[in-house]
Amino acid sequence: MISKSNIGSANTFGLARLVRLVNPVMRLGFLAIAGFATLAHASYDVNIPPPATGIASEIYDLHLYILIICVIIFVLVFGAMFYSVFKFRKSQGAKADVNFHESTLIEIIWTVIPFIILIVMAIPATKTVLAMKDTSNPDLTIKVVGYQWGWQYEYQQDGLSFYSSLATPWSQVGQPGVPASEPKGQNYLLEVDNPMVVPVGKKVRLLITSNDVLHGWYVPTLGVNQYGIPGFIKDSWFKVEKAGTYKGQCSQICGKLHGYMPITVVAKDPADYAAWVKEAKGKFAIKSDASVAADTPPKVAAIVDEPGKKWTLGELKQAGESLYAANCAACHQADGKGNPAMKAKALDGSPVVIGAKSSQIAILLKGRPGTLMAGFDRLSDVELAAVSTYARNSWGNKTGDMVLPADIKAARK
Ligand code: HEC
Ligand SMILES: [Cu+2]
Repeated sequence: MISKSNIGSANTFGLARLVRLVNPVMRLGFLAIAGFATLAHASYDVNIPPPATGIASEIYDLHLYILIICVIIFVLVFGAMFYSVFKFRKSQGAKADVNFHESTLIEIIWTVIPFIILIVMAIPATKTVLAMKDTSNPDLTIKVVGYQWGWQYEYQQDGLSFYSSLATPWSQVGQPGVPASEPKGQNYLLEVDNPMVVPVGKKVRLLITSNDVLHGWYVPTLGVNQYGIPGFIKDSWFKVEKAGTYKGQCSQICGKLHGYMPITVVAKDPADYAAWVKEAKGKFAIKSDASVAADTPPKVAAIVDEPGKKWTLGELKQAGESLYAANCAACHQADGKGNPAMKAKALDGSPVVIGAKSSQIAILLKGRPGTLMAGFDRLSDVELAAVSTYARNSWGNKTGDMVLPADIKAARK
């Protein structure tokens, strides 16, 4: 019921119909204005992207509706101005002798007309804004956390949690002083490793927040653009009408790699979505679900600390291996040899890794400012202990000792 009124509210004004009628004309106008851009890129679309949700299409209609009003005002005002300039020009003997200073009638007219115009624009806009804010009765709730630089999605009902990070290889991007060694792909800087997957036709509520600085979860075709604010939870929602892939980006300047935290939403038909959830539980389950875990072993072994637990080197190293593969290998490589293209130093033989435990812990918690090495303080104490232990005892590194969760805990203070 709610979603129906949400999707239909622009129609109640007959707005959508008006907009669709004028749309082709407007498009021509756009093309004329943007002639140069159009010539330069034959496929360059000057309009906002085609909407994929009810809210996005209301936004689209409002955009055109208000643009049409602006164009009408523009034509009337400039038409009157140029007409007067031409008709009453000095060479035709026109004299500026009409005095309407302090005319109450004119003052009322030029107050009332803009007032009416504003009302005519504000009513449908307010309706849409209210519909955008109506997050009641969702079918599905996903918590979205922004990080420098990536997203975490937590599916409240399905008990899934995973990170979604840039998947475009650095070899396409290049680094200062290191030119890109591969040509840029079609979805350059818009590719992620793990997209947000949602069912078609279901109301998805997002609870959006941030772990560090302001981020913005922005997917234009879904009509969602919401700040992620540390310490606050904001909500928003969307309901995708058609299966497909929808792309967006962080919309707040959030630091050095702001342009490297894209968003991908994949909408699947409910049956495909259910299949995805089943598969995802094997990789991303927050709590292990025995029935699912039986046939799909988890990729990143969940490791949890218990008070008084005596860890062994083998246990920590084993858990560290999958954590390393998931969090570090993209830059430092599975063999620990690093990657010169990203200036990611070798961990194999690195004095920071095999020297005092505290030196590696410090860089893991804080990162190294000014390099691609970001802090990993979002990982738990035991996860960081495991990955540190793994790095100290893999490849040529053989310290034979382990980093304990308590060491990480102490270093966090
Ligand atoms: C996005 C790429 C990237 C990821 C992911 C990454 N690192 Fe790094 N790391 C770097 C870069 C670049 C440096 C070099 C920084 C510098 O120039 O001082 C570095 C440096 C280090 C160093 C210091 C090495 C030395 O000899 O100075 C350690 C230790 C380290 N990383 C461990 C890790 C671990 C453990 C992980 C996973 C939890 C990880 N890194 C994930 C890019 C990355
Ligand atoms: Cu951001």
